[in-house]
Amino acid sequence: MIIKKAEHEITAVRRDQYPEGNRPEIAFVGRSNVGKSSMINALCNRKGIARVGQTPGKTRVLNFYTVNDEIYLVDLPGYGYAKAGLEQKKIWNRFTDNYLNIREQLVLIVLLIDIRHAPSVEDAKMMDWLKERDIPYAVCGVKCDKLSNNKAILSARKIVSMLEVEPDTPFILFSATKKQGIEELWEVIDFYISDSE
Ligand SMILES: Nc1nc2c(ncn2[C@@H]2O[C@H](COP(=O)(O)OP(=O)(O)O)[C@@H](O)[C@H]2O)c(=O)[nH]1
Ligand SMILES: [Mg+2]
Repeated sequence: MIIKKAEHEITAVRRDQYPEGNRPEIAFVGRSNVGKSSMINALCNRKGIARVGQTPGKTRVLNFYTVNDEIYLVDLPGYGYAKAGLEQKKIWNRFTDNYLNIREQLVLIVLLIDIRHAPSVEDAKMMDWLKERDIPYAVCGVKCDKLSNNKAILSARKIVSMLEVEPDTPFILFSATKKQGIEELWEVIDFYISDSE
């Protein structure tokens, strides 16, 4: 994908605030601080369209970014923020469930897992949820610049086995800092966009 244009379009909490039209959408999920906003910036080759390092657990909204006026990248609220109370967690579930369950334009979900850590209970729950649906998904082992190449590969294997990632699922080692995995992820995204046409 050649990025001619990328910008933040809409912040939404309710369904009636989602963008109109039928552009394909790619959603990014993962725990708070895992690097979703950084990934969107890296994919768009822009530094600041998605705000990085926002106070974890504070933003409970969906952010829609347009690319080339053709698709939307959707930044979902991060889960697993330790200090989030039960009420906040419920709100997270409502926002994300609403979106993930009803959105017909959704062609791909990208699950981000920090390559340095074992997947959390919430990561595993997200994974189970993904396996139960028909929506294609990809897994990214992110912040791989923090490990040596060998360690990153070993850790990726561990994550795949712990989460029981299904065999044909794309798994991409990604670093927003080192700009690694960007083309690979675009290839996966492009495939599912054209598959939806
Ligand atoms: N080393 C490294 N740090 C990253 C990477 N991606 C994000 N971060 C850092 O992780 C923190 C959270 O990133 P952010 O994109 O805001 O995560 P989000 O909460 O999932 O949107 C920030 O301090 C980022 O600078 C990466 O690829 N490598
Ligand atoms: Mg973010």
